Amino acid sequence: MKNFKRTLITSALPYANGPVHIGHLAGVYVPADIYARYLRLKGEEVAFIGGSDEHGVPITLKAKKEGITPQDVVDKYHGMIKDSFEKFGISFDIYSRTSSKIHHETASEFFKTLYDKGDFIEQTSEQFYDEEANQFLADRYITGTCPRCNYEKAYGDQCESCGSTLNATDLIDPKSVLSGNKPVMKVTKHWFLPLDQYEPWLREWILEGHKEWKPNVYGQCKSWIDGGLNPRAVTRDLDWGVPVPIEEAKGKVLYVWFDAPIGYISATKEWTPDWKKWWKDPETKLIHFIGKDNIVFHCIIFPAMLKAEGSYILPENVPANEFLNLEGDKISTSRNWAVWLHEYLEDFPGKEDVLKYTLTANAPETKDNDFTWKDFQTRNNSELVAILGNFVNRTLVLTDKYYNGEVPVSGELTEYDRNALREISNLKAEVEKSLDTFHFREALKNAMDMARLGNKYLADMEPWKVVKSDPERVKTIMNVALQITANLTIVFEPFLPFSMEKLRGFLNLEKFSWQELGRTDLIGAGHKINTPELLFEKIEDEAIQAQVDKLLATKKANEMEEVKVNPAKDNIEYEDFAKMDIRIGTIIAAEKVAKTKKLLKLTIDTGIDQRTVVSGIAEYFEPEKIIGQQVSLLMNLAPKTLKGIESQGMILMAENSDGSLVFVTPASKIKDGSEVR
Ligand code: B3M
Ligand code: ZN
Repeated sequence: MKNFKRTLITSALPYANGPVHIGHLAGVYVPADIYARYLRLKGEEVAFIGGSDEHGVPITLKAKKEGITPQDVVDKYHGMIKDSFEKFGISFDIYSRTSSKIHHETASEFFKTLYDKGDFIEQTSEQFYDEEANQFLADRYITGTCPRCNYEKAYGDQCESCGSTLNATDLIDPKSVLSGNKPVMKVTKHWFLPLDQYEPWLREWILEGHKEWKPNVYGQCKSWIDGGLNPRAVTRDLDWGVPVPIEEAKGKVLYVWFDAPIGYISATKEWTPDWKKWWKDPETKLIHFIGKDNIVFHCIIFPAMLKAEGSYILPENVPANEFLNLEGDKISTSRNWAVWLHEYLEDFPGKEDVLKYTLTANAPETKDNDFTWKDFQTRNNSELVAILGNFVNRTLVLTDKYYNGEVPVSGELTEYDRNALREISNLKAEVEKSLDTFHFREALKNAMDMARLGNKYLADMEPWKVVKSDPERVKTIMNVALQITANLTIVFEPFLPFSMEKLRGFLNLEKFSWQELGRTDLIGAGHKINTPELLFEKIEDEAIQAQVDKLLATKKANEMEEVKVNPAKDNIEYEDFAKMDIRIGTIIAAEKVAKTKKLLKLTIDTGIDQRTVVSGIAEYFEPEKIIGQQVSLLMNLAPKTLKGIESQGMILMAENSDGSLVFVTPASKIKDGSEVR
């Protein structure tokens, strides 16, 4: 094990094109924050760096859609994200942004250094270009028909209908999002980081040197490396981003994934003039907290960039998490399927720690996990309230009641007392081991075991009974319970900072350092505690139902939007259409066809005759309610016998996405027999 002097913690920079949600929190920010708070409590030197990722095509597209500038978009969301992180208590030392001047300079210099050393390879290729808008088109700026499923609005990189990954050149009938025109192919030049050249080094550094990385992270790296690495373009033809700092590349910007991780460096620079010790001293331990979709960028591409530059340290660990789902479905910003942090903070004021607790207890550390509101409620009511809150409350209330809030002098400890107190030290060792290896769920469980221990201690000792027979003994029991409580303020500090501040207030104690965890004399006899209040409160069913209803409403709205539109059919000649004799008629009789679910036998006055039509509409219409209804009727459809009844024609119906039907009727009443053409 290497010895490090300080720890540099980075957390992925969220794209400033939307607010943050519980998926981001569970995957990245909550574990990073726990880790930062834990190290600080140990008195270690820590920098916890965050910021918004403000470049990239999705931001420019969003701006275009809303008719505002990309800068407007990022200003709005950066502000919102920063504010909700602050309120939620993510303890960044700095939360910066990549549209800042310092970042542009830093990223620009970084590129220039590599460029001057000849680390890039230059390649020209043909790319789509919009001649009216005078610009090259990023994949997302091109739509067209998917070659796999014929969906007409596939993007240049992906078809959202069938999920295929595409190349823009695969699209049938490609169109520019900017002008709607067909783009042309035009030659352009880009700069590539030759990742293939770093393959032997990456193999050695990760596959040999970092076998301790989480299996999901190590496994992904291995499969990338084994699959063979290719040169990666680090420039783009786009007008939003960090301009490429060479004359020849006028109008081009750095690829967002080239500049974004450099954002960690720029933010550190912005935070302290002493930034070099954080990034260039091998005694600094660099840890990247990220979600699993960012692994390749943080374990392969960014390290290759750092290695190429040559003067920076490399990440020591990248404890990436899997994904958090919401009520069984993938979290999706575009479908609004998420619990947004800013909304949570409004809906559950003062309950920041409850969400932190739930997201940690259920963190997607080794596999994707599901967040449900029911689980959130149970975690609060059956764990925070019933275990931690209950123990603390009983201890405080009894101290208040028996001793007027003054910590009693302990008598001689029994074997049972000593065992209980020893258990605190054991649990401390467990929590440390878990935290040091990024097993935050386990660490939280270990901490909760300390509260469980307290509960069991009180339940076994029954001070409320013993107080009558042996009041001296109760002083010892309560002293022990108070020592356990004081220890809880330490062990839970990284996980539940707001609540522990509250608890320290109840106990009238200052913050202890992590090293003091395990001490059995944290509160001295005679120390006066404050009048107890509740540490956590129950969350009622109504509050949970309100959240569930909100999600149900979203689901419904999404279903309405997802009306499945079939692709257009091939063109026909007018003559083909003209062959159809479509007329308006009126239903004058209707009855169910026996032994069928779907069929109605209709009699229709067509203005020429009265004829029988068998129609599959019985699931949606009751026969007696449609008498008098005007309909459109395809008169000259060859007659067909259905269930022994000859059907002479077909009435036209429009079909909803859910399969329900509506009549196609004239907008106002018209004579039966009128032709539709
Ligand atoms: N903004 C992607 C993401 O939010 C990206 C992370 C950048 S970290 C340098 O998933
Ligand atoms: Zn498709």
